[in-house]
Amino acid sequence: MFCNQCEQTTRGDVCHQWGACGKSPEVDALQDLLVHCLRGLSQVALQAKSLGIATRETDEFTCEMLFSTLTNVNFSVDDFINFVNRAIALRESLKLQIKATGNAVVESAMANFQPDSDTKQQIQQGKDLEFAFIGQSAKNIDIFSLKLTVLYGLKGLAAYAFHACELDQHDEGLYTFCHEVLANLDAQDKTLEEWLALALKVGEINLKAMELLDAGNTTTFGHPTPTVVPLGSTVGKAILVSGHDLLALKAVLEQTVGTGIKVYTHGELLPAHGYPKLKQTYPHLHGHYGTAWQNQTHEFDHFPGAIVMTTNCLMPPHQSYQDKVFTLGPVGYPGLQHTSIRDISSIIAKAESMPGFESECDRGTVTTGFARNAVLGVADAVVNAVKDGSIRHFFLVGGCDGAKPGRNYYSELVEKLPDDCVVLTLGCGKFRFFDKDLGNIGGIPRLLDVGQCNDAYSAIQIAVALAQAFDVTVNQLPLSLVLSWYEQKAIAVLLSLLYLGIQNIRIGPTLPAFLTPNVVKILSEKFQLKLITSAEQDLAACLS
Ligand code: FSO
Ligand code: SF4
Repeated sequence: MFCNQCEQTTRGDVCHQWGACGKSPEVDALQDLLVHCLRGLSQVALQAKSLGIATRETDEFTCEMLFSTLTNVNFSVDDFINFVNRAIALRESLKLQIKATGNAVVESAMANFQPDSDTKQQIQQGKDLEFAFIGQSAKNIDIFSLKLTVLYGLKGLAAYAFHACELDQHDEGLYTFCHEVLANLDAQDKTLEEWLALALKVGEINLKAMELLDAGNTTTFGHPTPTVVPLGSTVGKAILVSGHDLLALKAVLEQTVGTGIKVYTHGELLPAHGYPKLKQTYPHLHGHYGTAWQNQTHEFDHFPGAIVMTTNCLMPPHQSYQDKVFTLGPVGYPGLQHTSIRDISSIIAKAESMPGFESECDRGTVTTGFARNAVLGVADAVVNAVKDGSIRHFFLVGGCDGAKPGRNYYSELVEKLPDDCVVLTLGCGKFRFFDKDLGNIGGIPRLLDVGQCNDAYSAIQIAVALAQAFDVTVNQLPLSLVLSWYEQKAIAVLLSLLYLGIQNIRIGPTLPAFLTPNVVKILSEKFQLKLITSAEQDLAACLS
């Protein structure tokens, strides 16, 4: 196998025998086979679009399928075989519609590709395709590096676009872009500069995806407001909802009304408590349990109720708790029960059969809900605090958490900040410091949880509004971006920030393994993108 799409890739290089995430070589091969089939599907979808044939089902499917290949989403051979078959069925259906218009269907090896009917042979086909794809690296390793950047960024973009389309937010240009990238990923005539431009274009379109998701979330659930969230538990049966999907959380809340079951969020669903139409409509949304994804094997084991995994990041479950974990949407793991948000009765039945929390437990509280509306609602106070010197500098410390030791850097950085600095945070990286009481500056909290990783969109809007208020560019603001990355959504967000021309971003805990030294050099020259060093050194540099 060959997979280097995430930060925990083996030895910081590539997973080639077994995924450090738990992905098997078979699943890896089938994911590559699926991407190959999606590329053929995209070629046909583009032709269908040009003929005015409706392709919405294919558009949504393509996003969901790319999402299923993200790190820690789906580990099931059976699911990927099913996904491959669906891709081919959709492709053939579009071909029939094209033929019905009297046109000849686009001819290419990819558009005509037939997966074998035997699972073992399909896996071999995936391996062969992967081998051929990696073979391109021999021609020009830097172009190959940027090609992987484009593909991985596209996967992140597709994940956000999938969440947005669940909330009925669509953008035709976004779907066409996804198909164009997939259809032309093998283009041989692009220069290094053109591949770099395409990577930045992925960032541009990812901004659109995050904007759509923001629109979907805020129109469906209201604009987040600062909300105090208990970290402890209350007596009673319980369901834990993990991942990023607010709509799935709503389905769980809706279907547990009147059951007496309390619903807890986990991981990236903490910001859900800030959305008024969730918190106010469903008082049994009790609080938040646990921390970031990489602690789930311990945290899930101790949770006395059913657990629902709505998106990444799912870790291979331990036997001691796997019977209480359910998956939804593109998430899958062999042996775990998969269900749909339309009917979660099996999850409710599981929660009811379990003891639930038998005593109250007070673990304090955290505050979330400082998305763009809430922060910009006090923009005058923030601007005045900067003008009178009571706020010296803003730090955006955001991104993913992970298991590697170098990630203590982020909590150290936040702990060492002088009292006149404010931290904006987002993504699951916040769990390193989310429960720290940093106090406030003239009533403005020093730690502001903007939301999930996709709420990078909200953070960008805050930065743009502040820059306008001070009549400067975002790069001239007293603002430093210190990001942690783990998987492909973080790559998409990074590309969005680079597309916006944001300079001096610090990223860690390591640089992506798929970036060659030459590509890193180009990015550092063009954007002053840098690897984190030590908390002291970076803090001094940011404040100098
Ligand atoms: Fe974290 Fe996982 Fe949100 Fe990622 S839960 S690591 S960047 O999926 O998406 O921040
Ligand atoms: Fe390795 Fe990450 Fe790929 Fe999993 S997703 S196989 S850990 S590089």
